[in-house]
Amino acid sequence: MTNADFVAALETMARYMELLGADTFRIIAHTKVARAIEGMSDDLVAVARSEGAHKKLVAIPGIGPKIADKLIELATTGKVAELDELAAQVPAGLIPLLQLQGVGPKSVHLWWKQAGVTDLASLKTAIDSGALAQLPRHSQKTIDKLKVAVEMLAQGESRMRLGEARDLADRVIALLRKGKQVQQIEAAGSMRRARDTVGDIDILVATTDAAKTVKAFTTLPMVASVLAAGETRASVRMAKTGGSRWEQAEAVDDEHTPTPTGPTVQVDLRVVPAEHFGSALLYFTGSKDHNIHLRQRALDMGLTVNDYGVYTNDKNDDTPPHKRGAKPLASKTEPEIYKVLKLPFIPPEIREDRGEFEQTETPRLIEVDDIKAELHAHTKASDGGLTILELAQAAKDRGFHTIAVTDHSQSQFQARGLKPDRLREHIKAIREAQEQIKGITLLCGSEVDILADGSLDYDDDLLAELDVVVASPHNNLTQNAAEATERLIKAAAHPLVHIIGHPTGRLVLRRKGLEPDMNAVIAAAKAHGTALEINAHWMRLDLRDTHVRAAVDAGCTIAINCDVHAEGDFDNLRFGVGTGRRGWLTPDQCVNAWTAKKLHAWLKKKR
Ligand code: DGT
Ligand code: CA
Ligand code: CA
Ligand code: ZN
Repeated sequence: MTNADFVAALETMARYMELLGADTFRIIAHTKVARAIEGMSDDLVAVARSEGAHKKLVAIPGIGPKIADKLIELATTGKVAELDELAAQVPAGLIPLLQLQGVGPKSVHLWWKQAGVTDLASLKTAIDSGALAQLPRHSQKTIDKLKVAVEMLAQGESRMRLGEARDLADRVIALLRKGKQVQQIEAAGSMRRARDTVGDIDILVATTDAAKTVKAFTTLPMVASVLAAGETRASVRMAKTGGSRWEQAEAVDDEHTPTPTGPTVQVDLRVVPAEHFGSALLYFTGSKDHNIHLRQRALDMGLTVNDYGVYTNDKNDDTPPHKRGAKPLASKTEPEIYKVLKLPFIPPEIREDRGEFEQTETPRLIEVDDIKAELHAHTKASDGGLTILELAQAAKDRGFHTIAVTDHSQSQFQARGLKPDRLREHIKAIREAQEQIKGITLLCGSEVDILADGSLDYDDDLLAELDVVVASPHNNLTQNAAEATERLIKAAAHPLVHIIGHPTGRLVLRRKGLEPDMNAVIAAAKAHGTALEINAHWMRLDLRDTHVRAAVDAGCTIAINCDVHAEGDFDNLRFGVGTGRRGWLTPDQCVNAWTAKKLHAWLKKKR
């Protein structure tokens, strides 16, 4: 048990109380303590188990005698009776409804008490029957938004965001690698293709001892249940990771907090002999459409391709070739297989049967190592966690030649957006910081809000003082398509704007965001030399892959930015780059991959 268990228990209690319509004061008492514990580095569990625990706990600001009792009960017995009592009074199906975009516990309470809603299915019924429309504060507009949120939640239950899935897969792979019998191991499926969401996680392993590897897999600590376990394959469900810093930050905006319930994700393991690893990896990476096209191509050449390799067809024997003891023409590595099929190596991210078979050579897609500049980063001046110098040092440590400091503009008051006078001071502070660090260029910038009508959140005079301007939509993300198109075109055409940040404002499996005529936005960006951003955070991945492809085809420049708020955010680059690769992005079209000279010249052209 850790402090995090305390936080989870207090938050869960608060959620239940909210759903039951309890006294606001009591609810806030619990969430406040949860927030306070989150920020503590001392081991409170040890304190709660020590002698004189009650006295020590109430000495901590915010912790009252009643909550102290609950923490001691949890630390010493592993549960809290009150929590169980609360849980017994609330239908379990209401808890997931708290994850609906823009929905708070007060609404859920109302649906439950006045419209008999107890889970997602009965909520859908209540929407369709018009029962919800009878409730106070439930206009048609509110209900239309709710319908979209319900759709997103239903999707979210069946799929998982790439960043969260990748984190889980990486931990699984690291644990399995410890087994000496493991020769090769890799995530396949949609995860390897870097799709923004994955349905399930597919892991492929070559090993000298299949039984041992399957056993190691099914007994991993994160396994919640074993669905199937055979000699060379197993399927399990694992706890999804959640409650990230992002979700907590989001929760404040959305007036709801995430629930520490336990959703799970399916993880499939397949064990293959090392000599067939390449063909198995190719098969299980997919996509299904790519595989079908590949198989047809093989047939046309008188060959068969399957997860064992590529084989010459035998006209007189239609038993699968690996079963009749045939020797494959290739099977060990993917490039060998593509070669036999007279194709250049096709990178996993573009295996979608969207033109990759027409390539005559492997396209040189963008790679993480190509990225040499971060052009969208926040510091303590707005909602970031780093000082200017810490940010600059972190970027330098990654081998970057340029880092742009782009804190929020004045409309983002909840993110401590900068009023013009504070921005002017901040510019000075950035110039001063530059004096103190060598080997990296610091740019003064802003992530300026694109307001609903497409105007910007600072005057042109002030924007002109900045080295780089990232213009992003944050509010009014439900406006209609025509308004959204006009808004983004206006920003892209603004002579002082370099980059449109997270152009649609969508959040993966959470919020649809703007739905502009993307081709029109791309055309405007191209015409005015404005780059469109791929925001690399796995919660955003905005532009999405299909938009990137359209932008790349139109000759538009792309930025891949980590939207840094904390040092670890630089690690999200792999997801932004993955999305770029899915859009066939090459380094010459990505501003972050340009040399300092070329990048700085482009920025100056707009000054
Ligand atoms: P997901 O899990 O929904 O995000 O998508 P994938 O692509 O990971 O799909 P999944 O997990 O069902 O299967 C992994 C790969 O295995 C898939 O990309 C291609 C291959 N595969 C699975 N089923 C079939 C099939 O029926 N035919 C062919 N050709 N390939 C398949
Ligand atoms: Ca999969
Ligand atoms: Ca699968
Ligand atoms: Zn932003």
